[in-house]
Amino acid sequence: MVDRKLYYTHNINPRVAVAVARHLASPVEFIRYEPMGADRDAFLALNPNSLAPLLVEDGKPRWEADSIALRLSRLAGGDFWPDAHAEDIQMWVSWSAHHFTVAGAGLVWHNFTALSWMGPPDPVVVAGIEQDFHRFAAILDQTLAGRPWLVGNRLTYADFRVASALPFAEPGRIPLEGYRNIVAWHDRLNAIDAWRDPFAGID
Ligand SMILES: N[C@@H](CCC(=O)N[C@@H](CS)C(=O)NCC(=O)O)C(=O)O
Repeated sequence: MVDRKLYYTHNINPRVAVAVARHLASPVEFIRYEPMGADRDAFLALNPNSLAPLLVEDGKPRWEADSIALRLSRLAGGDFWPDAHAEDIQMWVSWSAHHFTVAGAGLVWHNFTALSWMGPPDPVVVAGIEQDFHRFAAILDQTLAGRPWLVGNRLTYADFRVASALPFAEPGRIPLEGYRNIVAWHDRLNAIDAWRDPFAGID
């Protein structure tokens, strides 16, 4: 039997990895850790980035939430990242990583995560990120006007990945008002236990 551990924190990217593992009922042990704090030195050899998530299978480390999601999807049979739609899913994964979630996560960082030690954010910086967010949110909202899920008329990893920052929309002051298709889509995601509360029953 493979020894498989998923190390996580409660922040945006590890939250996605844990949600995938919970949704797929992946055979992993969940371990909360502090990759930038108490556990940093012990984990440097496994993840030199000092970031979460981290999947370790029989000692073999894998970082990056997307790679972990693909690995767990394949272990579960591939339906969550189906080969038939691999390119389309990758398109949204990249779009999330380079555009939509950069803006969303940027707002979460400035308005919420870094608040306690950096103080109130520079309004000019926040306005610039909001402008980016609106540019990409309009594209997502228009896409979702015609379909319930991003790829193949069914839930896939593309939906989890593009929605990465949205569970933090309230504290991060992500301006979702007016994007009714995005809000309805995220409501559909929140009907899935693993997405709404990935840390239920674990640390
Ligand atoms: N590109 C990486 C980003 C990983 C990352 O930035 N992780 C952040 C959380 S979102 C982290 O570990 N921060 C320190 C912490 O959560 O303690 C991925 O997608 O996995």
